[in-house]
Amino acid sequence: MAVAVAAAALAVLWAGPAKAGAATEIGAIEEGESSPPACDVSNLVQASVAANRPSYTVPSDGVITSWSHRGADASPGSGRLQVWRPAGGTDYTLVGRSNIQAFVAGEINEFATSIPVRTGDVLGLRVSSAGVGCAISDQNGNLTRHDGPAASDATPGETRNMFSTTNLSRLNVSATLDPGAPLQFKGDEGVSINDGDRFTNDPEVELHVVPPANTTQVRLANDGGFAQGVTRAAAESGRYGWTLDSSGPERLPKTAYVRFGGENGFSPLTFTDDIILDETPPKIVSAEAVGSSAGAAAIARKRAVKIKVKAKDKTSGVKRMQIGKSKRKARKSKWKKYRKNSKYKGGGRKAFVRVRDGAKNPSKWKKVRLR
Ligand SMILES: [Ca+2]
Ligand SMILES: [Ca+2]
Repeated sequence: MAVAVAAAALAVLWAGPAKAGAATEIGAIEEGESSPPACDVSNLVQASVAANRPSYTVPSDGVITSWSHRGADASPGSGRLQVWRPAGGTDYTLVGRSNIQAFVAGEINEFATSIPVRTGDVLGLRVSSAGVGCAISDQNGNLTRHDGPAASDATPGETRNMFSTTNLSRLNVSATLDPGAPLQFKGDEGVSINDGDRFTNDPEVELHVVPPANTTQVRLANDGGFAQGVTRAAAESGRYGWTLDSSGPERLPKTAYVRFGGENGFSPLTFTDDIILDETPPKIVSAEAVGSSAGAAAIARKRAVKIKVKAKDKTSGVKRMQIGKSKRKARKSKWKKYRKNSKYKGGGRKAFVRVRDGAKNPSKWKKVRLR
């Protein structure tokens, strides 16, 4: 359950990058000399604050990287940061939480954590033992909600009805929101079209992308200026279906362009690969039996007959050929390497031959008279 929720939270984070920027502080801690007022064991959320108070609401998507609490002077107790997502009315869903920490009395306690959050999420506090100084003495228009005394520790994904209000004002908890982890390039990032094939006969291709660490989105385009590009959520497989630009001269390679994005936006680095798109089949100019080997006696004994096949293809070149007694038989045979002169010993009075180019476009069949 916890794993599924963490994945869902990340997926949400990937849906839109936060604007680049510096870390933000949310919430507040009691910094005075007096010990903060204490709460019962419970789950708490800062439902609202007065207009002139620091906000406990996450202002942009990102990651909470640390949190703080001022320990009560006498028995500081233990607890954890909670992050709640409003779920309508007084319902809140727990979307993240820190580890449980023991607080040091009379000090500002700061802890590292890593909780992906979304705009609109709200800070909360789990009080896991009596004595935790949960609140700041500030009763002016603030509203803290909780799910009742002795409530169990909420787990991520759980929705709790925070039905109960407290007159203890604001929670004694603050957090540092980082707009997100930066992209980390190692040097092996890139893209290849159809796993590195030189030619294709189909503009529908597959891009295999190796992204930098922390990539959340990729931008794909047929144009280096990323005009008419598309942005897709990063796929775990690194594979994306893509349509090459099929207009323009065939002999020019078709290029795909890729950029990587993270929580701080897109890197300006562009990665490319190209492939030759050849949608035109080769042509057989002539195909004939040649030399003295051709003849009735040779054919009857299934002796080898020399066949000469002239074919041309201007984009990817003639690469393979098939030959057989009938089109059906030839079609089932292996594609042999194309040679202008080859030997055929299938017998019969005629044979059928075809060739294909480097992009696997087959030519039309050509009948060869064996005489
Ligand atoms: Ca390539
Ligand atoms: Ca061709």
